[in-house]
Amino acid sequence: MMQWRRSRAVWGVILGVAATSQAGLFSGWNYRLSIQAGQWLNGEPLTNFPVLVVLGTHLEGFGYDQFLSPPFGDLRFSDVNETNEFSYEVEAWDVGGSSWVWVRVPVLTNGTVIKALWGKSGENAPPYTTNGAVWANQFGAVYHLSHSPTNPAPQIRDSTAFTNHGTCFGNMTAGQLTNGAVGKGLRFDGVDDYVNCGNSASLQPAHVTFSCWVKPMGIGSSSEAVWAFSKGRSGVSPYFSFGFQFWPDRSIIRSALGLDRDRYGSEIPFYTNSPFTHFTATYNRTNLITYQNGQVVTVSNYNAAINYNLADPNLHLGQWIYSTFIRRINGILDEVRIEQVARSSNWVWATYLNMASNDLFFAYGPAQKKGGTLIFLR
Ligand SMILES: [Ca+2]
Repeated sequence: MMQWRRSRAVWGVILGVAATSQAGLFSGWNYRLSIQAGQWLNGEPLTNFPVLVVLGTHLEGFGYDQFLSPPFGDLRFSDVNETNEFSYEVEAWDVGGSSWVWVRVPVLTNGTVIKALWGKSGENAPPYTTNGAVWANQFGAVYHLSHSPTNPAPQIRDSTAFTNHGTCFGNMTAGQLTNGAVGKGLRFDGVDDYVNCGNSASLQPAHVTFSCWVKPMGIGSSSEAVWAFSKGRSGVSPYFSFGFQFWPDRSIIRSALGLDRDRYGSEIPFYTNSPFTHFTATYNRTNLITYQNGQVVTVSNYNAAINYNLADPNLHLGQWIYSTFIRRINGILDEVRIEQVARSSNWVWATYLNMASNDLFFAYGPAQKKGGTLIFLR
C-alpha cells in the first residue's frame, strides 16, 4: 500500500482507470480494447458506417477464454467513453483463430476510437447481432458468403433486414466454402453453380452502389462474358439491370448497367488468376463511376433510369443466363453488396481499405483487464 502512495504518477493512472470503468454502460465488463482508425480517410466523416473488426489471439492481451458468456454473448462495442453502444454482427467466430465482426460506427473519421468489451457472465448476444441493424444505412443486400452451401436452404444469408437470402444450385459442396477476401468466400465451378437470391423492392433502387470481391480461376461456362452477379435477365435489350461481367477472352471486367432499353458499362483490364480484387460501381443518374480496390478507374455520364422491368428480375450470384445462353463464372466471390444510394468516393475507399488492410486501417489494443488495482484503493 505504501508503495502505491509514494508514486503520484501511478496513483493518477489507477484513479483514471477506476473512473473510466465506472462511468459508462459497461462497468461490469472485465476486458476492453481500444480500436483507433488511422489517418487513411479523406476528410469526409462517414456516418453509420459498418467497419470490419478482426479479433483473435494475435491481439496483445486477448484470449477467447476471457469471454464469460460464450461464444460471444458478452461482446459489446462502444464509443471511447463507453456511453453509446454500437450494433455489431459476427460474420465468423473462431476460437482457434481470427473472428470477423462488423460494427456500425455512428461517425467514422481519422482517429476515431471505438472500444470492444467482453468478460461478463450471464449475457446474451443482443437482437442487433442478427436483425440487420448494422446494415440499416441504405444497404439493400449484404452477402458475407460465410455459410456452407450444404446448410438448409436458403444457404446464402443476406445480413440486412430485407432478408434477400439466396439458394444454391449446382450441387455445391461444403468444400466450396473456402478462403475469401474477408473470412470465408464461395467458390463457383463455372459449370452449373449459382445462387438465386430472388427479388424485392430493396434490390431495385433508383440510385445504386454494387460491389464484390472476385478472384476468377478459369474461363467458366463461356469465353465471352461470365458474371460475378447479375440483377435481372432478359432475352432482349437491355438484357440485365446491373452487375459485373468478366470477359476471359478480352481480359476485362465490366460494370454493367441496363438503362431504359439499352445496355451500358465501363471496362477495366482484369485477368483469370488475378488475386482477389474489389470492384465497386455507383450510379446516380448522372455518372456511372467504377472503382477497383477503392480507387476510381472510370467515370461515364448517363442519365436514364435503371430498367428493372425484365422477364427474370431476380438477383443471381455467379451467373447470367437466358435460354441456352449460360454465363457462369469460375472463381471465388466474397462480400457482395447492393446499396440503395450512390456512395461517395470516400465511402468506397474506406470500405475497401478496412477490409483489405485491416491491421493498417485500425490500431488495436492492447486488451486491458479491469479489476486488480481497484482493490488497493479500498
Ligand atoms: Ca466473407
